[in-house]
Amino acid sequence: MAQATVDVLGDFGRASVAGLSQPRKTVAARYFYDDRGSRLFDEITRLPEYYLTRTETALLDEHAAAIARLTGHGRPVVEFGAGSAAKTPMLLRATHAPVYVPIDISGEFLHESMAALGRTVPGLRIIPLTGDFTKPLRLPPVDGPVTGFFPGSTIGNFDHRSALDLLRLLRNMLGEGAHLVIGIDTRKDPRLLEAAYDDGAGVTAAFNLNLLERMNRELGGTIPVDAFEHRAVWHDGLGRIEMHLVATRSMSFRVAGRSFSMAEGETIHTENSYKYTLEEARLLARASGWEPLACWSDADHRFGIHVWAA
Ligand code: AVJ
Repeated sequence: MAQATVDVLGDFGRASVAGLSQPRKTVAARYFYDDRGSRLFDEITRLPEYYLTRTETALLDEHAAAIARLTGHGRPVVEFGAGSAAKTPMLLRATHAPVYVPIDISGEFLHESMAALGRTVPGLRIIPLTGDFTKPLRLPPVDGPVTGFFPGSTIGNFDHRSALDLLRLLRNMLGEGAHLVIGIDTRKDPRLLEAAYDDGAGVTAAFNLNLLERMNRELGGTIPVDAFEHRAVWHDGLGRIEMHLVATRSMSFRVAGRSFSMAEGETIHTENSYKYTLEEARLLARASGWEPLACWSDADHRFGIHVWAA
């Protein structure tokens, strides 16, 4: 009977039950992005402490013509984790892309932002794909070599081994002659990193806590969300920011028909955000079958934009 319950849960339910059942509780960061989570993330990208989006957008703006010279003009652009697609118009315009294939797991949010993009870049053919790009996906039939666009340092959510697996998968998916334009956040002063993941306005805290609210909403959860605190810590050895939800008291709750308990101070590990020096990023490329062609960074080396060839 209990097994039957798990079978009808769906991906989020199965992942939540499995993650909360481990001795060190964990739920993968991809489950942040329900509709509310996608909107909160959009808000994060405009926070003063969250330098990533601002820096990356400026780099793309400044170097769009140089990027287009490397990727070639008139190529279809395939974006991984398109979300609000705020940085995409610059690349689409600079490369004169005729076709744009945005891929995202949040379908509702994707369709809303694509309507806006259609108005910003008239004449562009948009073929949205709702799905998980960490699994092999069939791209819609498009002409010629394509340019993959993987901005936002999303690659940072994957541990080193899965990052290499994913980059290899993208290379196979995009095919011969493809390019990848990828944004990767750099290692920097831990104080800057921790502030970016624990902002003064509490938006990142709300984003993190929304995962528990999502379990309550979608999985019949009884989690006392008020009894959790957001925590972001830099691990220098692992080269990553970790986000946790810390239980401020001992508690029991139910999720998807299962019972869980937590001690005071115990955490649910919800996200890793790995950072790479520009040199480490080039090693990622080579180790996953890509050839690093060029990279640009800002004066403070806060962020890197890389162009790789298949
Ligand atoms: C979308 C994975 C790039 O790691 O910076 C932002 C997600 N988490 N604030 C990041 C996130 C907390 C973001 N990525």
